[in-house]
Amino acid sequence: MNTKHFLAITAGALLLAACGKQGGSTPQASGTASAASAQANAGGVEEEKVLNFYNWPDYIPEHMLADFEKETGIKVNYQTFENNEMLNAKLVAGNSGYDLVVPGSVFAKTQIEAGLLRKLDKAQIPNYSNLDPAIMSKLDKVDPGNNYIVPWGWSYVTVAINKKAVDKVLAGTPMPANAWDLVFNPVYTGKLKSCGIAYLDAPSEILPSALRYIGKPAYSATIADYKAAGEMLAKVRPDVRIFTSTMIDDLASGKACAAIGWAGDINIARNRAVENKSDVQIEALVPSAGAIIFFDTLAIPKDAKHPGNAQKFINYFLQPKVSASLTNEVSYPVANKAAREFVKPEIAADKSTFLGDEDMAKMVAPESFTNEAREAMNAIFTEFKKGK
Ligand code: N2P
Repeated sequence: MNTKHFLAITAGALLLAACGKQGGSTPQASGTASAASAQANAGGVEEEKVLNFYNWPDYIPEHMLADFEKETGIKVNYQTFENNEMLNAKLVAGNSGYDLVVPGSVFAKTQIEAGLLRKLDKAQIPNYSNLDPAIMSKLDKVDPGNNYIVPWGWSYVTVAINKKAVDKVLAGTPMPANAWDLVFNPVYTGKLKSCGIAYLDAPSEILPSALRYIGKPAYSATIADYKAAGEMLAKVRPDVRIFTSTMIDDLASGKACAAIGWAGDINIARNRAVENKSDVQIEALVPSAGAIIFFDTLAIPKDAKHPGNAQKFINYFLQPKVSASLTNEVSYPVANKAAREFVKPEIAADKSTFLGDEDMAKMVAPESFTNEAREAMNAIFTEFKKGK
């Protein structure tokens, strides 16, 4: 298959290296023999066959958990959280009860440094070798030695539109050269508010894009930058109708005509509207001004009761076909190199899922927030939402 659109990293921009087909030596199975028996945890105690998994909404293929349960006999309790802030608060508080969580890499660095995560035992994860070294070397910046986190899905925060509705309310005003104007510039939001503007409901999802829009670094450590972004946001606040981390149906049903969302979710909404044979035509725009790339990662909380089961799940996920199902079913690319040949050709060719080299070069690679920046973002976002 054509792997041109999978990227790796050049000059600070992310870019998956083009790769050929995987040879027969690629580990494929998850070790079913040992999976059937309960695994001893670090203390040598047998784990009960339970896995408490905490993930983002709309972020798992339909059959993945049932298939894992069938193969391993491990019962999965699955819950979802809406943003990195929520997950981080649970990890900081401790005793979350979760064995496997999915922090964004932008939060993982401080979580690792604070001792909130458990070091992986890579010997228990033979399929780890399927991961793309180009991506792992980038994650090495937040997780030196790649000891704590394993990439799940990645995408970017961008602007969604319902094409026909937007054209209608713009009524002849041309689309802006910078797609971010649609959601950050009162000239456009003042028009689009009539068909519904939605924003992701989290400080760390909105502020980096807002910072960049006003010409500041997306992961600025300067608190005054966040204040300036807050001032920009205040001007469009009256025009924003919906705050949500689950906007797929809002977009697909036509309730929102413009949004700041995750490209993967926007593409799910696009497909859903097509399936529903509705008039709604959703697009994930790839802004020429760039957008913020994110990586979500599998990690085991320090105090997890079933770390062995969590590692079994990680190994299960890292089978090429299982990883590919995350891309095929929920439109998020993965970092599993061996999965690439199993990605459906029409998805591999979709430029808003797998960015072309030129688009990728404009994207902002993930970094991390200082604690002070996180506090500033929280305060500013709360004010922003309150103001109307
Ligand atoms: C939600 C998946 C995206 C998570 N559907 C963003 N970090």
